[in-house]
Amino acid sequence: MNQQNSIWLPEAASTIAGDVDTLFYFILVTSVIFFVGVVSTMVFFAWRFRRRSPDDRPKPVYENKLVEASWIVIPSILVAVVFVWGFRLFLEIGIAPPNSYEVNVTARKWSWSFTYPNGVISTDLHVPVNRPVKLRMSSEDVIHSFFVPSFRIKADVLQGRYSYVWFEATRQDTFLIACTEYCGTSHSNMYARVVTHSQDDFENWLVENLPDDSLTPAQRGELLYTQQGCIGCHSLDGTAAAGPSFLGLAGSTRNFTDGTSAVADDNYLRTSIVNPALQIVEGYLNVMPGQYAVTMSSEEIDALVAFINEQ
Ligand code: HEC
Ligand SMILES: [Cu+2]
Repeated sequence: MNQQNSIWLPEAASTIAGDVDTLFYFILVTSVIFFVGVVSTMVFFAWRFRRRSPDDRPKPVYENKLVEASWIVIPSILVAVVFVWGFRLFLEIGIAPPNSYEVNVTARKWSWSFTYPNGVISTDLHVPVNRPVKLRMSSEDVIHSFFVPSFRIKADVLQGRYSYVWFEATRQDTFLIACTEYCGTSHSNMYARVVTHSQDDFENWLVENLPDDSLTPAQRGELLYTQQGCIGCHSLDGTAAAGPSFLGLAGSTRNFTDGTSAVADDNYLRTSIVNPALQIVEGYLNVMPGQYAVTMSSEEIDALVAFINEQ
């Protein structure tokens, strides 16, 4: 792991890292200036107004409007600046560019696995350099958090829904991935690596690591659709059975019996599978079995979502 680390931070290796570091140093420098200013004034006052004789008593203190106003206004402005700056960066890290390469991430006690669009599954994350990569992340059990210090990105990984983070690596190297949400006994060993390749090397890696019998997530989802019995209630050709057809479902607007509605994005599809009773589609009954969250792994649910997305 060839990283030149500064005393503060590991060497930056993503397009967003520079902006995160600028904000970090702005906060650090302002804090140091305030710390030195406050502590030195305090020390000076303690010495300047020390008691000189046993019957020395302090003189009464009267407020100074200028001093009072300035220590309200200046910190408020600083805090507002840090908020707006930080929030804009937060949004930037959360919203991936539309042409991103997508990888599914599964976190569990206590390891990571990465599933690529062609069906390869790996325990370290392999990605092309200089290309935005979007991670669609979920957990099999408790809350984990995906952190790549060199990329300055971090996002919680939750059970039962997807969270997203993206990055564009700027160097070919190997970087550390850490879990930064305390998740039990071996939390502190929950490391993996990001390996960044040139586009050609990456494509070779994808082909070389494809097992002979491997399926793409969508193909695996198609098998599960039959094996798990979804086929009994959901058609693929638009005909309504006990449940709505999967044809054209992804991306459409769904209306529910309680009068609300939602767009069928990845998170909606996942929730519909793991918690079917939460929102009942208009015109249907609450008869979908509720055990899939327990009987299927997070990767199997990913596969079903990929399959439904293709109908
Ligand atoms: C016993 C019948 C039944 C089975 C089996 C079943 N479902 Fe359902 N499903 C339903 C019904 C009824 C609804 C609509 C009511 C609701 O929203 O719960 C539904 C809703 C859904 C929705 C939301 C559909 C929409 O139009 O918004 C998805 C996604 C879904 N099911 C996926 C699955 C998957 C994946 C499986 C298999 C792992 C499965 N279902 C198995 C009956 C079933
Ligand atoms: Cu963890």
